[in-house]
Amino acid sequence: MTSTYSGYEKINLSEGDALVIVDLQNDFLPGGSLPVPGGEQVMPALNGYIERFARRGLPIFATRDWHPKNHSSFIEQGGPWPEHCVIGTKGAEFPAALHLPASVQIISAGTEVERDGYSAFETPVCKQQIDSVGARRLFVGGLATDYCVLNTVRDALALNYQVFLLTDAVRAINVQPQDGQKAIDEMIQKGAKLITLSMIP
Ligand code: VGL
Ligand code: ZN
Repeated sequence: MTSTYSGYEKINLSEGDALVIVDLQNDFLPGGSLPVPGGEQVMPALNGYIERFARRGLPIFATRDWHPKNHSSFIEQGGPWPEHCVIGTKGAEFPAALHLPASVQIISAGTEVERDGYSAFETPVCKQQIDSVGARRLFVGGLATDYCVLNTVRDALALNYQVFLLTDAVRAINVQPQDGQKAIDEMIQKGAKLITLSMIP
């Protein structure tokens, strides 16, 4: 697809840019209750993006799936997923291997029993927090490509933010084998640009 930037093209980060790390939580990693295949592989790239944003004093947001114990998406409640990211549990925490700065702004989603909360923008506070720092370009990576990343990017594009998808920092659940690729195709089609860490000096 043509919206992948060529390898030698560079992105200059500046005021108005923000990093958005989606749901990088223990339960989505190996040993967690809903591990995303290869989820741990995004950590080095994400730490690289964190370093580049922090160095320039640019805002870093971390969303988290933050479910009550009786959330409707859990198998026990008739939903599709094993229990995951329950408020206050180890599985809902960010892994120590993710080097979040003290200044990170956390956005919790999926807190309502009856709503999936796949998009961080389902909680109005998300847009408020992003707008309060004046961010217009969102650099989005994390887990999972085919759920929370896709839905967050969809909403961000619909709200007219410019979105860069960090292709080296996302992984899919792939309930169906092509779900991750389909999600990426949709994000591109809706206007997201694909980038990798090497494009940010
Ligand atoms: C997610 C499945 C269930 C995600 C959250 O963060 O992508 N996926 N809950
Ligand atoms: Zn969830």
